[in-house]
Amino acid sequence: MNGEFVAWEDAKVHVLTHALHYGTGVFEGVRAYETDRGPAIFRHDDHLDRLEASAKLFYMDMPFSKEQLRAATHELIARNGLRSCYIRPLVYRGHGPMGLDPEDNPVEAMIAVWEWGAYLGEEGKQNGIRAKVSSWRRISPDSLVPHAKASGQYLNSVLAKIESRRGGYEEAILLDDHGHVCEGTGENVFMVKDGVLATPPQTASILNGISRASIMEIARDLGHTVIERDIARAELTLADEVFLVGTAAELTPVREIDDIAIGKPGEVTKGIQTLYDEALHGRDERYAKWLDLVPVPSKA
Ligand code: PPE
Repeated sequence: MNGEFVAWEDAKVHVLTHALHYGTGVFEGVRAYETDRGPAIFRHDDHLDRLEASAKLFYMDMPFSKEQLRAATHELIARNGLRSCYIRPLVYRGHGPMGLDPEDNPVEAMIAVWEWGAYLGEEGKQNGIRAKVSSWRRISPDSLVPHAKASGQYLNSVLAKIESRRGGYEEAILLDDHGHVCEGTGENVFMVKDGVLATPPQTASILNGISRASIMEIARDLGHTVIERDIARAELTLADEVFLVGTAAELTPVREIDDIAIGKPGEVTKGIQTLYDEALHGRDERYAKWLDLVPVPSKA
């Protein structure tokens, strides 16, 4: 927290923290995986770039450089003795003047790491989940900033998530303000139709996902055609295969949307899921460029 290593039970903030009242924070979700060469953070640099971009879009000056955040994350993982983990950096407006003008509030930073298993369940990752198109639309660029990973904006995801779970589904898929398919509450979405992959473009109010970019590259390496284009709601339901991708969820197939079966995870999905897993765990040299190896003290 703010440059110090703090024990879990002492990692506290004041109740008048600006971000607690108004959601004025930006964050990242990153994962480190166990590889032959020790823990490796997947696309760390890209996540830190997006953190800086999110801060910029909300007029926050980053209190630490990317290199400082990177070094602190390495040390945090090493000190906790973790071989794989989820990493959550948060840059937020701290305690200061109350009210909506935050520019005199300090910008603070924290990074936490913990072990976090399959986000949508191990069962879901293997056999697919049931999703429902949400009654909530994804935040529009008219009112908020879909490109930013900002804390307050997640109230939109929280509403959609609660609605879908209470309705008996594992995940919600939100449409954008034009009624086109946008994304899950914390994942980007892909569909496969007649062998071609499609995913909504950046203009469809998506978060510019890092898993999404990786999956597009991997799918193309496997010889698939990947198109970024607007997708109609019914196209998704009628697709041959649908899957969600995100740091927390990794690649999770969707087997049913709005109570209409898509079916068991298909061949295209499974092929991409397998190669993605190889890439995450440093088992394919082509994707070694994505790994930020964490130096861990040797046993000697
Ligand atoms: N859309 C949203 C809205 C989103 O939150 C995420 C990540 C993505 C797409 C995929 O982005 P990327 O992780 O770069 O591939 N969601 C993070 C937060 C999940 C949470 O519950 O918190 C994550 O996956 O870490």
